[in-house]
Amino acid sequence: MTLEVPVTTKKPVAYEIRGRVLVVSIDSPPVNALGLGVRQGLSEALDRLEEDQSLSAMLVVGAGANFIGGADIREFGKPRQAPFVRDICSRMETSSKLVVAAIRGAALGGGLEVALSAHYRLVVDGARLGLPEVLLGLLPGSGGTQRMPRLIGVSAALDLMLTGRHIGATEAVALGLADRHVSGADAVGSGVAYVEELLAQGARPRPTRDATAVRGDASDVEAISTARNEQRKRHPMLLSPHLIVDLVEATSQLPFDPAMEMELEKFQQCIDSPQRRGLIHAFFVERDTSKIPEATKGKPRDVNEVGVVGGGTMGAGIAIAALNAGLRVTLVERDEPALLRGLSNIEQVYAGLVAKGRMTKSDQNAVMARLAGFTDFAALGFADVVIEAAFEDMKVKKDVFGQLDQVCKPGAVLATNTSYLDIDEIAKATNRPEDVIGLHFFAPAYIMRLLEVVVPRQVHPDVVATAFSLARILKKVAVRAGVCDGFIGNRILSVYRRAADYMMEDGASPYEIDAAIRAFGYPMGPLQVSDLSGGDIGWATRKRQAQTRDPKQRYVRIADRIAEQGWFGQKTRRGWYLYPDGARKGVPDPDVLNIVDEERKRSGIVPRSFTSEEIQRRYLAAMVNEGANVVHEEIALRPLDVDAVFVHGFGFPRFRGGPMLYADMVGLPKILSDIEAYAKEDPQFWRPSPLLLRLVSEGRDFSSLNTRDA
Ligand code: T1G
Repeated sequence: MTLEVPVTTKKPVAYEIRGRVLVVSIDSPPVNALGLGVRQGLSEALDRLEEDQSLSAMLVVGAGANFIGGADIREFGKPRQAPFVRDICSRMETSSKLVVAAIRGAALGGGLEVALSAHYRLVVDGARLGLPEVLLGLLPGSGGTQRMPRLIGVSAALDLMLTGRHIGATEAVALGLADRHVSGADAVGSGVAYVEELLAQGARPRPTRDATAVRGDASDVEAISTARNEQRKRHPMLLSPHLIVDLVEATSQLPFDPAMEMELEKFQQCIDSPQRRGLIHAFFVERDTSKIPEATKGKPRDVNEVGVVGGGTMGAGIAIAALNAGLRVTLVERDEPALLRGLSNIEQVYAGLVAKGRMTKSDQNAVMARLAGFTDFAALGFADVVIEAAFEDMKVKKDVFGQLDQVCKPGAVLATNTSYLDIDEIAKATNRPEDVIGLHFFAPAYIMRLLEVVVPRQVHPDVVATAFSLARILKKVAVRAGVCDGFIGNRILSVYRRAADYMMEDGASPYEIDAAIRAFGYPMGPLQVSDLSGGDIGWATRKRQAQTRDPKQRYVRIADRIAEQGWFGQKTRRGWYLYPDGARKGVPDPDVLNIVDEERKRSGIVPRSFTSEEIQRRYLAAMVNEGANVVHEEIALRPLDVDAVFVHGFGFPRFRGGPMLYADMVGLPKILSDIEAYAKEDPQFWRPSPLLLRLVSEGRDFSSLNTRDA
């Protein structure tokens, strides 16, 4: 008999009594995060379990698609309010009555910690369990660092906490994280049946803190030492991974309660760290960039068939990104030899994955079966979206778009991958400019997550919405950009690269500049990046811009001098660095330093020294100031869009959130005073952005302009 109790739909936690079982259902969209209301509801449920003698057990489930998506990360940085998750977990674990969790969808972070505090755990199909706190600059702060190792062992717990990866139902049972996997998706029905079964067996509460998978033996010691060394090597600048290792080590060194105190203290260290703010900002930014005017004004068109024009590096990469997303791809090239080269470019990438064991041959065949190649544009007649990745020349592009206009079906989206050409101009080559848009991918296009969606003047909102829908299918971070030279990323890049060139001519060696930028957190410095992508690319851009360059602008010739030698970087075995016998790690080149000296002498400059800190400050001040200009001119919608571009397309360290958030953390008045000081040397280059001046005068920061932060 089910005694219906008033289901409190208004509160985020509903209760229902089924026989001797109190079913507690969390219903707090969008992901059942452990906000204050949910915490209060769980606390009340535990009160009811204790008080009601007719109850023998409590079952916790999530309403909707998820169990519990974790702590409500919007609360961090604000005053904390009881009841706290860790106290709720402790009450569940020490309950004298059975507490069971039935998991459907996500049980992540605090959500999994709640489940770990239950005495038994059931998972249904589609369950996703994980402790991804490390990706947010945090660590499991509600007992996860102590309960998970005791349940599944040190090595498995380290893997899950240091990678933040999600595991499914099967792996959860295999690891011992879940006790039962029931197929289907009915967490409530399966959960109640499981509780009844446990009660019938006389199962008693089973506190996870008493589990014994932590052995403290040589293999545990080895696992901890390996993890510690690996994290020191891979993430020397991060905070939380190293604290996680320390806390897992504590499971075999401290009793549970003192170790929990240690966890709380280290959790607070993470909460107080700027890395938490940076990484949580980065988490929200990836979702907020798709909050654009066209998301409501436009209606996305279906995308199943993608056409790609051009099978070079970018075209092949774009085709692979679409194939990896499960789409059908039609590749078109100008002639047979070019087409064969393009198809080979694609096939080689998959063959490489098969060779590394990351893909089976049959998977490769299945993917390649969705690819077709032609030299006749008519083959694009069925494509929903066609992405042009032909040679970066306006005449070539206009010719391609003229042909697309002839062959593509009505409503097809015609996109160009151009990195700087005027898309309004390209659109004029068609009779359907409202269907033309820019999709600027970043090489390698099947790896880099950034996609600049460049919005020309006449484009229809449905086409912009379709571009963002395609980006979601491709698992890209799409950023809406206006039309200007370089859009968002490359436009800002060209400015802070000039700042680096000026420092180089004034006295900083190229190798000091790279070292300083790596010390900030970038994986590579700007000159290493130039050697990787090819110095000829930047050279071509500078030659193109020469015609319109302001003659009063200081111009440093060092990079041109190096390119004029044919030293383009790794592909020519020398650029800013030497790459002896094809090594990927370059070594400084005395000939480069001689060129730098020659150029300093030619410019009449007596070189001075630069500290690593000053190099960083100038480099970032230029980046932030041009970022402010890009927002001021509405090329980017918000500062967060600039952050997304640089974190996902230009290697900006994710733990700092992006250049604009970094500037907020430094303080805009300080950024402005740096720029004003530099302007005394070069007022032409160092011109404070009007937006920066306005925000400083109003006492605001860039975050005040972001939707989420507002
Ligand atoms: N808190 C607040 N908002 C969240 C959130 C969270 N934990 N997770 C998601 N959102 C928002 C998100 O911003 C978006 O908002 C909407 O929900 C849908 O998200 C104590 C300290 C659960 C797998 O790291 O991985 O627990 O854009 O688009 O694709 O030790 O969200 O609609 O306004 O991603 O279905 C640990 C993070 C927190 C999980 C669902 N938990 N979330 O994916 O939806 S720290 C996490 C996710 C913690 C404890 C520690 C995913 C998801 P908007 P979405 P989805």
